[in-house]
Amino acid sequence: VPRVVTAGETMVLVVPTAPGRLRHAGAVTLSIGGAESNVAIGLSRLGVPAAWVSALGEDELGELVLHRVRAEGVDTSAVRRVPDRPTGLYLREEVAGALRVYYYRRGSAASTLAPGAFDPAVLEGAAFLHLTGITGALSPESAEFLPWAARTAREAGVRVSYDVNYRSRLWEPAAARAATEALLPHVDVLLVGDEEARALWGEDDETCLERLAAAGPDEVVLKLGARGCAASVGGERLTSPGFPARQLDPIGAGDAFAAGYLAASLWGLDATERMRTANAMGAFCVQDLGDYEGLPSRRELSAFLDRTVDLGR
Ligand code: KDG
Repeated sequence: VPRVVTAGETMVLVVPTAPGRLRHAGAVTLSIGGAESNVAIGLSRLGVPAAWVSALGEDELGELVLHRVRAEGVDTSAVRRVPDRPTGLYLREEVAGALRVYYYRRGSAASTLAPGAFDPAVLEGAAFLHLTGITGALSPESAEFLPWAARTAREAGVRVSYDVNYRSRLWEPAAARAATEALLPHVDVLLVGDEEARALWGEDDETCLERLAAAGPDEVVLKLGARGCAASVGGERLTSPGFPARQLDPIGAGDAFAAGYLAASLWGLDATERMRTANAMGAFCVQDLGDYEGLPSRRELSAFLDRTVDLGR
């Protein structure tokens, strides 16, 4: 199987061991959070070779991130260490059932990702370069990194997959919309959630799918949460229902979805099966705490998919 390269920021994630305001947290756990490394980890667990490209500080938090990502079998050899810049950090709290995040990432090592940030040789033998809209919001140079990376991939014959990943804590909808639209001509596979489609384009349905597909990507997948997903693939309209799942922690579901979709592409599955695999990965993710901790091996994923089919008969 060819490999997938992902590029973007990963932070150290601080999570209180019990719900409630952060100010009262007695104990916390340290994990990592980063959409692009989540995708790489998801792929690696499924047996798809994955590399993650980024920049980390020369600090202990950078070591923590590297250790966790490497432990998942992801190739981190193209990750740079940046002196005098910290590794990003973020904290979560859950108050009255609502999840909030606090970012400490301005001026982080990864916000120095800029055109030329990686050696194009890292793309050799890759089928996809996976990027997300978060990177566009980090700094002016990381906003330029995205089109550079996408063009570099295309020139190397590598397909570009892009997850809109709108983060309202980082920028305004209009800026995110403009950045996304500027990138679309360089994107092959576009992933977008219904909530962010509403935030950016005021639409979350077929009109939105058609409009985005017309802007460039051959495949546009609209994630509908528990309802599954809809897609426009090569001009064809498709839908795939979601799997019943008891939701414990929704964070990371979109990344799991992306990993499932890309893995299924590499396995040569058709569009409907790619969507089904992606939905199953999303379901796995939400049933567990953490961004990626609950993600399955390929064998577990197959068992889940087969069992569902059996139950339906
Ligand atoms: O998709 C999950 C990510 O949102 C989380 O891990 C943190 O990458 C992150 C971000 O910038 O919000």
